Amino acid sequence: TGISLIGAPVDSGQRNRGCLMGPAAYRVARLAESLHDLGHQVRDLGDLVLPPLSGATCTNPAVDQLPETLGWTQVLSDSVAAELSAGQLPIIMGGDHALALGSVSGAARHAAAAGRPLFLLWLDAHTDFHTPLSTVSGNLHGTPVAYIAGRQDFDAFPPFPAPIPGERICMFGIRSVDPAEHAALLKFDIAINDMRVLDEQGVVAPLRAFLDKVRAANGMLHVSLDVDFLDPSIAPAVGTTVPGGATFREAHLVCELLHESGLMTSLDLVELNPFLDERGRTAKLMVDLVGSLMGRKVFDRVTRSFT
Ligand code: DIR
Ligand code: MN
Ligand code: MN
Ligand code: MN
Repeated sequence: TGISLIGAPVDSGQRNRGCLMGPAAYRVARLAESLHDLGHQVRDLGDLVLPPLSGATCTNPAVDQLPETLGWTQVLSDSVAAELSAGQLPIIMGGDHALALGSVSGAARHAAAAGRPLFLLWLDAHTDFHTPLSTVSGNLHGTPVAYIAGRQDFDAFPPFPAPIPGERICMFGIRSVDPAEHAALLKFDIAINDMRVLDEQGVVAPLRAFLDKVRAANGMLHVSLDVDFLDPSIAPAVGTTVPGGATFREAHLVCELLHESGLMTSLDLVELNPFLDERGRTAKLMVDLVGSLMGRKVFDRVTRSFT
């Protein structure tokens, strides 16, 4: 499978300016070259462009930059659906997490047309389970999982194509949940692997359980990697750091297990804010993690079965 890099300079999902520089930072950190060196065919499609804005408004006056986020949702959905239909593995270089409203819409449209179930792995400190009506911050990057799971109250957004049932959604790294998100999540059967679970069980058992479900269903798998999944001590370049995140070793292990599963069909890299970085170290770490996701390993063992 060829890899399509899609630049998504989305900065409308939150109020810390800078995520729009994310795609440029991934290019400077040589994401395409590192994937090429691993033996992949890579095409960089350049950056998506925001279409003309609608005059959409939200009944919740706190909501910020709704027309921008609606526009990005549309172009991302079309781009991801088109790349998947062409047999490519799209990697979206964000951009804040609002871009997942569109990238997962595109993956869902494609999966529905292909007659395969879509699964979602959400690597994040946050559950991103607000609706535009429940959000307190008004930052729409806190809403994609609720949209994808088919929560109502999405106001001006088009209905999500083929919502993903909670049983097909798995979260890893959770350590910040707002009260309205918490209440709503109790009604969904989403696997919420918060840091407590990872401390007690490690990453292998919960991830293997989820990947086994994907494989058994011949599913497609969209992975959404928020920089704040990682501990701020190794990944400082994000506007919403939360202490106690995934370590370097845990994060690489997640990526290696995903690679060995062979199941991932699309990937978001989100919330990198290069303006907050220390000489590009967070961008470089993200490129390194994508390397593990796409096949880099320390040593090639003849047989290594995680099933
Ligand atoms: C918080 C923070 N739950 C909010 N959310 C996110 O603003 O709704 N930060 N996603 O990255
Ligand atoms: Mn930003
Ligand atoms: Mn997020
Ligand atoms: Mn987050």
